[in-house]
Amino acid sequence: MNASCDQVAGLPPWDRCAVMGVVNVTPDSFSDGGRWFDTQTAIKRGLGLVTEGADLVDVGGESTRPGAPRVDEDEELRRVLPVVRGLAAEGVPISVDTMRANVAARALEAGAVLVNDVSGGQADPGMVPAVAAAGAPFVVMHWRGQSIDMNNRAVYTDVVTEVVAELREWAERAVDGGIAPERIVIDPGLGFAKRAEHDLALVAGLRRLRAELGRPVLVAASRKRFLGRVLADAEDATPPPARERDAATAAVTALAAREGAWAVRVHEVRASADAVRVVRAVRRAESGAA
Ligand code: PMM
Repeated sequence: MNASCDQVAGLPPWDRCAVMGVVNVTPDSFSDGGRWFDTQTAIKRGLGLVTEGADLVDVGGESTRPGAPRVDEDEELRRVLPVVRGLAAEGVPISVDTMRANVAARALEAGAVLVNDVSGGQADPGMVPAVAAAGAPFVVMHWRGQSIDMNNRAVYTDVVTEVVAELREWAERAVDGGIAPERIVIDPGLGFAKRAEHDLALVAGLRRLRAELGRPVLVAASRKRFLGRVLADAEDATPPPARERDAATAAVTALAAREGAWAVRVHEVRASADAVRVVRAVRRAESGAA
């Protein structure tokens, strides 16, 4: 595998795995819902994440935790746009986390530089055309349907093979719809229609994902249930709460960076920003460039 860093057309060329900090402008997100719910607090949080080392800030206005109901589009726009505008005015590279074409288009107009769609373009038929028209980079994440019933779809014979095949199909659809291949990022969608063993198999399979799909990979393990499962000592033990999974998240960041991930998406930035720098230094030592 090529050990040099993947790049995405339209985004800065980082010389290591990039760190995407998360600002969820939602009352109910999985691990930080309600904390950054008003515009000024959310903007401050985004700027704080940049100070801690985030290369990009991912702004989302709709929770995708398992079982979450959808928010309506006006409410999503009301949550997201002022935060995108405020952070863009400060020069922060922003990705918008949305399944809606109109939210993506409006956020791009407001200064976002990347569209992060957890449905991989499947939820809204207008998404691919909107991203193509704007010439923006696009994250195609693996999912199997809306959060409300996704856990029922966590059935795989060989999760890595199936996720690769499904992502390949959606990435091809995005290209057929006019998004340039060099603007497409893929993401295994940890926790989306997946049980802990599926998530772990996908983390173990990152190298394969990257090699077989030939696109930069985004890994979003931050605080997810599978980490809670890993940290619980026994099968029936209670997992630690989401906010106590940041050290485990940074461990996944190091593994992902080592496997050549393009970026990680995390709630707590500092530890992951350190981890990607350690991996870069080790790589340089390996290649004799240190
Ligand atoms: N996970 C969440 C939200 N957005 N985007 C991408 N690309 N990949 C993910 O795995 C992903 C995402 C859910 O996490 P949160 O609600 O804890 O932020």
